[in-house]
Amino acid sequence: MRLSRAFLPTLKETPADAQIASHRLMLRAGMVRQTSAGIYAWLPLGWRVLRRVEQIVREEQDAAGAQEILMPTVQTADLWRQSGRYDAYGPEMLRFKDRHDRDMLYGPTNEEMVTEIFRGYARSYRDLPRNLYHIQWKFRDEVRPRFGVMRGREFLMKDAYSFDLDREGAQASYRRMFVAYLRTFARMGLKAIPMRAATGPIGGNLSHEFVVLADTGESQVFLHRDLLDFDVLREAPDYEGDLSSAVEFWTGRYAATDEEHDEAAWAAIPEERRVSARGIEVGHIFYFGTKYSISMDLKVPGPDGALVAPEMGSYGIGVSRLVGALIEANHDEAGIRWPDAVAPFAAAVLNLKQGDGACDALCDRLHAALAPDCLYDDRAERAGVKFADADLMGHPWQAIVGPRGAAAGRVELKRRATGERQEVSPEDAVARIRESRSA
Ligand code: 5CA
Repeated sequence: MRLSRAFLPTLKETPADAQIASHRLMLRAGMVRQTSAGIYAWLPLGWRVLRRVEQIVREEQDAAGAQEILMPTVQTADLWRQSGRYDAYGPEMLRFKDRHDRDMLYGPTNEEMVTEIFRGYARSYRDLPRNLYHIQWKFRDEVRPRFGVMRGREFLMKDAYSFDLDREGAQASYRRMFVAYLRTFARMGLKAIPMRAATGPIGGNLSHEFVVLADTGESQVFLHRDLLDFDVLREAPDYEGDLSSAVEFWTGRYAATDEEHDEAAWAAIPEERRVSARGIEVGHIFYFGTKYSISMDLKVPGPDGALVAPEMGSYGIGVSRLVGALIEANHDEAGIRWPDAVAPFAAAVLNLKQGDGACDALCDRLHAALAPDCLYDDRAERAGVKFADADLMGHPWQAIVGPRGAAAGRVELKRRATGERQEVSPEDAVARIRESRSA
């Protein structure tokens, strides 16, 4: 993409009302635009990142055996009256009426709807286990929407729902999602630690939050330092492996959110291994047994013919929140430093002398070889402006082409994360950039 024709509006000034780095940088890099409190439009740069994050989430859900569907955002109140949550959910639920005066709502989550859908088709225990998920916008009328997409009112969530014949099956499903989450966040280059958590309005009695440590996080968390030293991607099993021992490693060491914090267990950890920190909740998984299958009247004949209510769990990932969390974890004074896996473009090509024959030709070549995964800064701007914008937008690589290099057929390749620079041939530049994107 040529920057001279792109809709990538960067801002020089720091927006006054943005309190945390990720919010400031998302506005300055032109990733999102607030359209009203807690509601954002995603502009091309932000949208590219959101889609990449979503795709990693999707691939790991699919690999874990969950199946993608798409449920609507608008739901009827009647569904929620069946589970008893219509009144219980309170003012966070956005409620309205259709033209026939029927009570409707914009879905804050989908336990009721997915249970009703599954009920329509499940004929016997042979239809179990199943796990259905979707990636869909949610609305929660948060009292205090803040920190940009971190706590929005409208936000993108991946929510999966498992149905099993019995408790043992449900726990196996829970472990699969647990491991899927470890893998998902690790692939994005994020260290997200699973922690015992409170279940809140979703219900049930077993739940883990996945938390990325960050000083600006909204949750207070407590954990054993071992969990920070662990390399998830290297150690996490694939889905055919021994999931129990992977889950045991994490659940066998202390990690809890504020609400579930246990002072006695905490005191038993050697002081130098205790970490008390702030964190961002990027995922939350729940096992709640038959809470919704019973209230929503989902029952199937079991192996002995007697009706059983399936055991259920639900598994959420804050897809749009992750974009903010990724920036909190990857930025410096100059701007964003995208991990390769989620960067909006694998690289930016910076033409330091637009109009110079050799510069233009070499940049065109690089751009063509890397398209569409490349942003070509072909504007008639000073080099300093191009450097600053590339650093701000955070492309993992900058391929810098000036007249001297271009005459010699050389490109300066800068790695955004480390600041390292190297002079390489155009072929090597393309190979390096492609290689780190696919790693
Ligand atoms: N039905 C369950 C699991 S599918 C559920 O709704 N869980 S949740 O309430 O914990 O939300 C799942 C994830 O969505 C959270 O872990 C968080 O990452 C994200 N999330 C929740 N509220 C917001 C919000 N206001 N803005 C951005 N992301 C949010």
